[in-house]
Amino acid sequence: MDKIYSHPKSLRNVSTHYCAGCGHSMLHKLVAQVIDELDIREKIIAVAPVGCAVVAYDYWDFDCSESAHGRAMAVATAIKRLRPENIVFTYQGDGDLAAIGTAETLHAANRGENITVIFVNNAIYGMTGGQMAPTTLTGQKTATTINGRDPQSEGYPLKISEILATLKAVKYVERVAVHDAAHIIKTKSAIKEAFLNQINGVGFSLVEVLSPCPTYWGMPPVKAAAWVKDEMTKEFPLGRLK
Ligand SMILES: Cc1ncc(C[n+]2csc(CCOP(=O)(O)OP(=O)(O)O)c2C)c(N)n1
Ligand code: SF4
Repeated sequence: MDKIYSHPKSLRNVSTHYCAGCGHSMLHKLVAQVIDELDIREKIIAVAPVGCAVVAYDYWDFDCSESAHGRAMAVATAIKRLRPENIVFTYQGDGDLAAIGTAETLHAANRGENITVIFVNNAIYGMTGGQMAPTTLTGQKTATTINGRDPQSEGYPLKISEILATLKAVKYVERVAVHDAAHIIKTKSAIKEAFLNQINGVGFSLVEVLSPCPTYWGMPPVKAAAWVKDEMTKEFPLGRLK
């Protein structure tokens, strides 16, 4: 009988702390599968974020560094420049990448660092209790926007992928989602392309992943997946931006 599935070598066989239906767990697996398929596990150095994925290195079985909140791309820049033979990627939430790390994000992209970025957009701060993120949707209720995000006082959702796609040095930007099987397969292809770009020296590549946070959206997992499809994709359309 043909073997159709096996546990990725790059993923430790342990339970995670992620909530049921959280996108981080699926994404951890996809990243591990891509790294196995490209046979780059011995060359990988991941840069973990601050946020719910702060302990990603407890789940991935390859080299990882931690970074202070928002500084992942600065850390990745240093690692890649010092060790160009390694394959370096950051894994960051929207609070990390689009709020506290705005400056690092913009400048690493603008310099065209040959790194891979996995940007997990769940429209909220998960780890610290569901506060508004820059990507929170207009009208979305969070711990800090209890009547819903109001653009008059909180601004509009920040579209990082659209902004970065305008930069000359940025080579690849794609927005994907993990709310159903077909989109999970597309997400895996985008992650693979982003790693292949780095391997081939193409340059800065970012994959934004729309990802459910059932806990702080206050929804069961199935409803949260539907909310990604029905609401998030209206503000953040899926597809290749560059
Ligand atoms: C400089 C700094 N400010 C604030 C914090 C507190 N903090 C830790 S995680 C987090 C939110 C993370 O949200 P996000 O990046 O969206 O990741 P998620 O937990 O949603 O995956 C914040 C504000 C910190 N650790 N460091
Ligand atoms: S709080 Fe949200 S982002 Fe954090 S593990 Fe739970 S579902 Fe995932």
